[in-house]
Amino acid sequence: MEKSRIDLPIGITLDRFIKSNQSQYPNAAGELSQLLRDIALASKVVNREINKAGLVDIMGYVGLMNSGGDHQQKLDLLANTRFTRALSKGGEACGIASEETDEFIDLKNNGKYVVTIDPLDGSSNIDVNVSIGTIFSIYKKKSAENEPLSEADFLQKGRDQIAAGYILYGPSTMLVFSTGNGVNGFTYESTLGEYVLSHPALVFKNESTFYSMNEGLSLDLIDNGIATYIHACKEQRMSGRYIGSLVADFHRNLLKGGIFLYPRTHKYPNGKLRLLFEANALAFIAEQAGGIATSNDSSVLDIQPNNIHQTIPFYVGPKMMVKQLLSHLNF
Ligand code: AFP
Repeated sequence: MEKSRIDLPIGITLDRFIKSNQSQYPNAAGELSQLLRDIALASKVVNREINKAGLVDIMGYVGLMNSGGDHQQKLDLLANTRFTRALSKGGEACGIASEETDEFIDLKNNGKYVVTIDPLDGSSNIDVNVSIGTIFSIYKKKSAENEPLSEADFLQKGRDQIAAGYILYGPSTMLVFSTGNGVNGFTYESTLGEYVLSHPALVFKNESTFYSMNEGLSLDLIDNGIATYIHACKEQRMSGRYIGSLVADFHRNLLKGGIFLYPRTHKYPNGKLRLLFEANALAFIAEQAGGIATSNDSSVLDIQPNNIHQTIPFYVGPKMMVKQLLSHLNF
């Protein structure tokens, strides 16, 4: 090996980062750190399976639909199992609500936290080898220690998240998360089996460079302001970028400066994206990175959820861009 490579430092691993930031969670006695490690471990397994998805017979539909009406794919189920297993073995989470299951799971332990998760988002991109992701939120269990877990423990406002993050399975795999003290991004070094801090203190680039919306929806929009806003983007000669995997679109906009929109349509009059499994986590990260996320008339993080699979219209990006969008929507 060349000498220069031998000398190169590995950098700050996720474990070391979590340990050195432990003092930021004075009431957590290490459980939150362990929970984040459990999620990271499961993501490595999912990453391994995704990487060989084209090689073995784990791709394609299993013929089932989830409660949102999407086809479930084999990797969706695999990811759901992996995250559920890691969280139940860890013992820090007492319950999980997953986009892939109709009801929440009570893990029947004394864990302090509940987790909401979309184990594999953007799954229609799996069999065309395009980036996909995992999105998670962590909340404190609301009910008393001796009380059984109930749906109310999951129906918490996004503002009450203790931590949130996503994993992007792309050209490289990244874990991006926040515990309410800024946003940090870690890249997976597969030969070491470690996430290494690669994007410390991420902040939204405040430039109006990109907009991300499925423009195929333009004939189905309920709110006229969306069309006038997109027109204004075009007048500013902004570029459109839409991958169709929320994590990938969000991550791109975070790094390059851009807004993501999924408005309400005649097909999805309440929006398509799930408040608990997709929007809240990304809204939390966006705010921690200096951006904002809104639904039509309120900040995403202030919405009181009324059911686990609730969907909302979702707009997220740099403050200036989201404010400009809102000036086109008359709420
Ligand atoms: P899938 O997981 O079913 O592929 O849905 C992905 C998603 O929830 C989100 O990741 C995308 O931003 C959005 O749906 C794409 O929706 P459209 O295909 O309607 O643009």
